[in-house]
Amino acid sequence: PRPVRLADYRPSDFLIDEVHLDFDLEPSATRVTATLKMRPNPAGDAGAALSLDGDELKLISAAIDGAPLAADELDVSPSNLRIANPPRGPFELTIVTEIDPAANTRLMGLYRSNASYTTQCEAEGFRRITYFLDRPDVLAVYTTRVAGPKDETPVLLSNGNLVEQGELDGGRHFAVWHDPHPKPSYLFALVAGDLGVVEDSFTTVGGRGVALKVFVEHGKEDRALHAMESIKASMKWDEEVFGREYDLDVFMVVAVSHFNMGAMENKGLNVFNDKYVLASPETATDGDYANIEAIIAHEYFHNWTGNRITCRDWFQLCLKEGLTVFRDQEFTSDRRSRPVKRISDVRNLRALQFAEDAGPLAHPVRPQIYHEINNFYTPTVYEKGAEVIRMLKVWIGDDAFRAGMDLYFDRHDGEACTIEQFVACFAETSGRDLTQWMRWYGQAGTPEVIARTAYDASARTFTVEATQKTRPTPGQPTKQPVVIPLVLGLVGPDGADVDLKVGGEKAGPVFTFDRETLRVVFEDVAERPVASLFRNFSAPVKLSSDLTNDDLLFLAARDSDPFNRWQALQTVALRHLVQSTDAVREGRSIAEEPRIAEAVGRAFAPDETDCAYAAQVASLPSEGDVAREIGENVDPEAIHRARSELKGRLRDSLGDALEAAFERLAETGPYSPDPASAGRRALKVAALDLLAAGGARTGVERAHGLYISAGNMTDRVMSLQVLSLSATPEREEALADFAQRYGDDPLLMDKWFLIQASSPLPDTLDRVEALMAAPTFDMKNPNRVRSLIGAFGAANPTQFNRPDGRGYAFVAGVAAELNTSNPQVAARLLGSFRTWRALEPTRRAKAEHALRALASTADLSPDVADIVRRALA
Ligand code: HT7
Ligand code: ZN
Repeated sequence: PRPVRLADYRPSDFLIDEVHLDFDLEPSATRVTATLKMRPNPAGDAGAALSLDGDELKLISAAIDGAPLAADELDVSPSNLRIANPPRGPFELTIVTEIDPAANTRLMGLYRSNASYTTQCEAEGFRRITYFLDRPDVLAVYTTRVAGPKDETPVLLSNGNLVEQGELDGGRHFAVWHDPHPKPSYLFALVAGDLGVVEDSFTTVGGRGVALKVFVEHGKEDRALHAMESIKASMKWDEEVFGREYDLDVFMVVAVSHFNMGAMENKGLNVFNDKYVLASPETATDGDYANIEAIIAHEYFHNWTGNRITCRDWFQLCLKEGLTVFRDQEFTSDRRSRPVKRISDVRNLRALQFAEDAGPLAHPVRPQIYHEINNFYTPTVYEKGAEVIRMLKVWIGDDAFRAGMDLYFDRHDGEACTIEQFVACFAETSGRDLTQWMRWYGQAGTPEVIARTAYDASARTFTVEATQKTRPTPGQPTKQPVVIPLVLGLVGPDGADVDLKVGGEKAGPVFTFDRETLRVVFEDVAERPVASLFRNFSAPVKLSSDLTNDDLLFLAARDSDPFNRWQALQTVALRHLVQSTDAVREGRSIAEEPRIAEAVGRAFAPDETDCAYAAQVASLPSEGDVAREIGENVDPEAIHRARSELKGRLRDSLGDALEAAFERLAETGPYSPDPASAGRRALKVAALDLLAAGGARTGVERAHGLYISAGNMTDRVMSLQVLSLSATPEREEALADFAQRYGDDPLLMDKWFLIQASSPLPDTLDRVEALMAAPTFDMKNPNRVRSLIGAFGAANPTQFNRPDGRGYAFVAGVAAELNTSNPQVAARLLGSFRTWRALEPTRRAKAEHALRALASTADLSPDVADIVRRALA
């Protein structure tokens, strides 16, 4: 496909004010009649032809103002409908198309799964339903009539409020929905099927009664209660924290089993991957409960950030996604532990976004060009997009930030906006010049900051000098300094923060670091402090500093900033793991660093009350963290061995404390997913993971014991995960038991697939290949594909990166297989190649070979072709 460039944006030549859709549902031949009230756009080209987008469409008829269009009046193909001479004033265009939902394996547009009909229109799925101006800056009011058989589709849903329903001949019925809020086509939705429903209500702060409905497969209604509670909590939080009220009479969530991503924020009718709706104590882990709450919130928050104010074009995707991720992160921080949420978000950012930024798929938060928009729903757009907003808040302060958000909502409600319009609101409320700030949106790559510190006892000064540099990324050979809000504290020998004074004035804690070098001299510093830099991870940068391990271990014990307490120990452990990896590769013995055990041991102390935080402290940097720190010529096997060695040493030196913590944290009452209880389970599993390091007998036995006696799904799954790391009879027994207990529950079997696919044992790939033949595996279901093949590629550094290259060939082969049936899922699988260039030469050559073989496959979809081309460029 031809590239699309931001610089080429032009307003649409035509506008659509009203859309009337009529769906006559049939599995293989659904008729769609679209009646569009249109007019030329005063901002467009006055004499332009009308060119409508389509994708695999079959046109039945087209008419303007009731007069059928003759063959010579239009030019039609499955991907376009062009009318050379449309009226130059308002007109009504009626288009009838026929589509085949049953054959729609791409899961974009209208598709049928498990006898239900579902739509997915973002980003460009609406054009698979009818010919349309399928672009986010064309906003229309939709009325949708859906007709289907009563027995198969008793539930008929679309956006907005229900305005009419009735019976039809032949056992059919219909419903008419009207959505008064103008919206782009990507927010259109239709669901029809035989579904169970859980109902509740919410009264908004302004007194509007809202009916809440969560639709799930019959028999799973009891698993929808947590989602319902999450909806109510989200509605209340958005009123309290952002002053945003819901705006329809009904808010609906539908759980579907076949879904390309996590969920979709269609106006008033959110459609969810069932994995992010269904939860009960018997079937869900603590992680599932937390994910559901966060994703329900995310999609609900889109009602304002995305739906009421949408994107002018797809280059502005971060306008809605970065902002909405920021909002959902804040929601979770308020409901759970703020430091723990920050730590887990930063872990995730580094693992996915920093990795993306360091490899061939790097792109700016707001790209300038794309070939396939589906491939830009990335950690950079979402997670780095959220970081940019979080930084802005830190930099301009809470009050100016909140005022800027209010201004944005007031000024742009009902519009399709750009990042410039968003940022202008904050420039206005803060009085700052945000021109340089815009580099965060345009410049790809993670800034690397090097910090040096010096104490001058005689002058009583402490100097922090920092430099920033961003390496070249594809298409951007040179980089410029960005505005980095550097939040810092100086921790005195007593552990208390030193008052910050610069140039005779009280200063900080936020310092503006907007050029290559920043030098700050702090005055009146009585004793040498330790600098705590980038508190709460105030900017998405990669920091290296001259802080010694002694300094860091001091911070790990004393820093008042919980994020940096955690970070300090991570940095010490990371330095150690990098050195150990070198030692492994060079056949040297690994140096001792007993102070890591000492610091980790504190997490398991009997008086530790914040278990969720302690579990984060006790979790070592991942193998991916070590690989990124090494940066090039990476040997994943050596990293794995170094990390296993450290775990073994922690087990040996902390054994008694780990045993004691494991006992102390045993479940006592009935299961509750609340954050404190979940935190205790997380810390217990952290202890278990160390106890069982290297397949140690007592640890394995304890894990097996926990598996058997587990009274909740978290204990069962986490103990199975620990068992899966070493080749023992207990592992096989537990895996067989799990399959036997939960073989008829697809979401639980996904956990079983994932655990096996992410095991570092050498037979994992054989096992994964064998599991593809399991009766519960289904290549047509994205959840199954992700939990088996996706997890193998993304969560198994040693086996995906097998030196013989079989791991690469396997994942690329599955992507080739899915290329036609579901290109979006195929392209996402290839994300595991995002770091291939950083590998040592043997593996790098094998990875390249697999990518090149895929590149030469005939008929590659735009989705797969785009990733392969960029990965190899
Ligand atoms: N806005 C949505 C992103 C999305 C999507 C969801 C499901 C299937 C295909 C999709 N393409 C894009 C989800 C979100 O970020 O909230
Ligand atoms: Zn989103």
